[in-house]
Amino acid sequence: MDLLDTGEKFSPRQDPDWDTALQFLPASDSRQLEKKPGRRKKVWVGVALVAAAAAVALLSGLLVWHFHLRRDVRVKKVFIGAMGINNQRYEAAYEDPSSPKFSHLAALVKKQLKLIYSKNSVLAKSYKGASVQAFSEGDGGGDTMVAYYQSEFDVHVLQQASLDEAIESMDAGSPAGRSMGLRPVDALNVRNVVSRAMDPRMARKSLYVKKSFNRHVKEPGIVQSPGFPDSSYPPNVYLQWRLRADPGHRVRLDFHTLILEDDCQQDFIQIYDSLAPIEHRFMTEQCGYPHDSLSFLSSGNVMLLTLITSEEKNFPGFRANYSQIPQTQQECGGTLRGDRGSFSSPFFPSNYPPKTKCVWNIEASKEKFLKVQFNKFSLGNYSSECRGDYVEVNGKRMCGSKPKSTVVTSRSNTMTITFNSDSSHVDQGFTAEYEAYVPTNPCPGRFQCSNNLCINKTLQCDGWNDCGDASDEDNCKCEESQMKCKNGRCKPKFWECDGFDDCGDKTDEENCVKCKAGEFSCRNNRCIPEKLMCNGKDDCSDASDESACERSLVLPKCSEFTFRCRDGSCISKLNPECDGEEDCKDGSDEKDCHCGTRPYRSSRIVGGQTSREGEWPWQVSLHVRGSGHVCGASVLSNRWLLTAAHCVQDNGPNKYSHADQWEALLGLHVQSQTSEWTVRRNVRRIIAHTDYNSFTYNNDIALMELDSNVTLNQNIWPICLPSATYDFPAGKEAWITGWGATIEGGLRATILQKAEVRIINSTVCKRLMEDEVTNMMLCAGVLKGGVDACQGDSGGPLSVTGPSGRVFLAGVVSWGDGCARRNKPGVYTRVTKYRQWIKENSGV
Ligand code: 4AZ
Repeated sequence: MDLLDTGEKFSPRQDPDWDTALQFLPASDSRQLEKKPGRRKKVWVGVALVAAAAAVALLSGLLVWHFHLRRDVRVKKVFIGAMGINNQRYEAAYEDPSSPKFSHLAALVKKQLKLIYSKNSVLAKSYKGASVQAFSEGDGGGDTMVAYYQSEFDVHVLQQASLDEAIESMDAGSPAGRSMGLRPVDALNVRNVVSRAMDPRMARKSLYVKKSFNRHVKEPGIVQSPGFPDSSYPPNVYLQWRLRADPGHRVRLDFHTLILEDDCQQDFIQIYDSLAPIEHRFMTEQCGYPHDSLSFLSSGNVMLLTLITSEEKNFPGFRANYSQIPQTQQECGGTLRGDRGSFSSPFFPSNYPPKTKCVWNIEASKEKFLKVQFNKFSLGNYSSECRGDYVEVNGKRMCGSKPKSTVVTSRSNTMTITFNSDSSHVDQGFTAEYEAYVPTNPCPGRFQCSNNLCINKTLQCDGWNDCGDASDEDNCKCEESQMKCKNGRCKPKFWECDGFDDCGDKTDEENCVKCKAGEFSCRNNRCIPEKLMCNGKDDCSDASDESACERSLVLPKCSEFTFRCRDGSCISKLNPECDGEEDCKDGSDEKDCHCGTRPYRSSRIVGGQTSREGEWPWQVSLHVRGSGHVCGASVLSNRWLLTAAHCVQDNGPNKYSHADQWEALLGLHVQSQTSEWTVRRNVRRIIAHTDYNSFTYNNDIALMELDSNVTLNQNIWPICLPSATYDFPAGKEAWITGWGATIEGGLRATILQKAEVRIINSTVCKRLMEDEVTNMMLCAGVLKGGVDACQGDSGGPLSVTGPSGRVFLAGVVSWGDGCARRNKPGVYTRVTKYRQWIKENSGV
């Protein structure tokens, strides 16, 4: 829904209440302070006189500036505050700033503030006035309320620090605050006041639209940035959404989309556990395209969402769903009985709310000890003594972030675990599993890591760090087929010199270069003196000595490592296509480059994670009529898709080679949930590679022509096709995406999944896959296991980001030995080998 449709009129006008711009000191003009060059005199006396005169002039200038000008330099400082009031009952009328009730109470608050500030000479002298922004129910329920205000001070530049100090001394609970003996004014009974200087980014002078919106969240609804999703958010705005739930409820805010500029100094959102942006109630700040959980809960019945944008680079913005839940829902803690179980921070995987405390008491069988394994541990407000948010296990505190599989043990059958969140900086929290064990045998039939984790014995000395602290790879005796790394690990010998750091200390990649010191190793294995690199001549004879230079070389002779321009000439630069620089004389390396970018961003897979809508706009779901999703594919243009040949082979009565059996869903995110961006098309023609071999899976590639063109949109966009000589080096990061099985032999994903893998050296892959990998195939995966494409991902893309940020199609998901098994990478159709075939058959 558009913001304007929701009744929130958005107009670029200045709100007088929001004129909060800070005045900054005028920067001193350095040119004025520059010493003017003295005239040359023949005699030194003249020089000395001029120098002395200049020094005197400079000194007097400085003195005048200091005593006259600087004496009057004053700055405006704005503080955001909250005042707890004891003897007022909240009413609906307080939500409307134009109501007489609001005005009456606001006047009392201002009077009270004036009285408070009059007790301190610095504050009294510089106080200019206050404005009350909002009221809410107080923490104490019943007859308590909170008033949110901004107070403004005009202070001498040299007294800013004393002003800050004086303001802080007013804080609740501080001795100075208490000793002030706050006195009720017109029956206003003040419980506490807390205020802090405004974040300078909120006081930017360029912010010309300042507006706030009030929302009741009893009925679920949405908040979104202006223009979302049709256009990017406007520049230089400061918007606030004040969200209120019914008393006794929490506000829940779940982001559906959040895409802002990457630099938080420019554009950002903030969430507060309050109705004003007060520092000590700050929950989170987000910018860019975050992947963490974006679901937040308030501690009380209010929440504030702010959006601040800068002049440049505006992005699509956000859409979030709000709702309310009873405070009593999801009470945490309690007694856990039994020898095994699990527990997590409140509302996991959402961010936990501020000001929450949970206590779990675990009671296991007598004579057993207990251990707790944290599978995820991410708490906000880290301090070295863990005074902010923490988990306490048997009296020992843990805070901040901990590696996956952190284990804590207790030498008894009981354990007390406390979770505490303070009033600010929330995070996702933790999940934990506990298990009781016999003290004499903590890891029955398994290997015990130094960090107390238990792992399968077969994982010991296999070259992989399974414990997390690598203790399973210590003191190993390498087998004959293994090499010993300097760090003591054993790795298969054929991984030496494969271009990837398998040891973790790079020892397997040392002494690989056959060339002598001072020589450059060409891709064709020749050695040339290093000084010949980038000299404008092809000294290697494959141009690899000229492939990473500032200037590309036009070569008389082409090779498998050079790029062929449309005019037939070849250039030395590696992967020059669509990199934003014209390298070919005819500019053909930068033609047809409307590809490989994500919406707005100009600027299952096993072991994967849920992707964001629009993150993979070239991903297609191929449905067989009556069976739903069967394979993946990639968008090449508004008419052509690329998939795997094995997806379109007849299988008994299933005539998958017939175009009329298929339906292509483009711009899809969740299976069986189409959106405004989803396009459904019938297939006009399928062109499977004529040399596809169903035994070896060689040439596993097919084109699909849609029955009519699609209009490209933010969720439907082509991926770039690499030229025949494009290089995807071993070790390069790549992404696999699809709705395939999330575990070998398991069910398919509903939401599009993504996982990061790496390109694997072909020689290594051939050895691992028993020589079933041909040169027309490319391997990618995580050799440790756990991350891979799987059934249902076939035909989908293996996406690699090129030098300019554009995404290229390196492979088509083809086959593998099961899914996500250790040392069994996924095998993909090597797209570079089919560039010509694609052109000939589709024209793309
Ligand atoms: C499949 O059956 C399949 N691990 C696709 C990819 C992989 C395995 C199986 C790779 O479609």
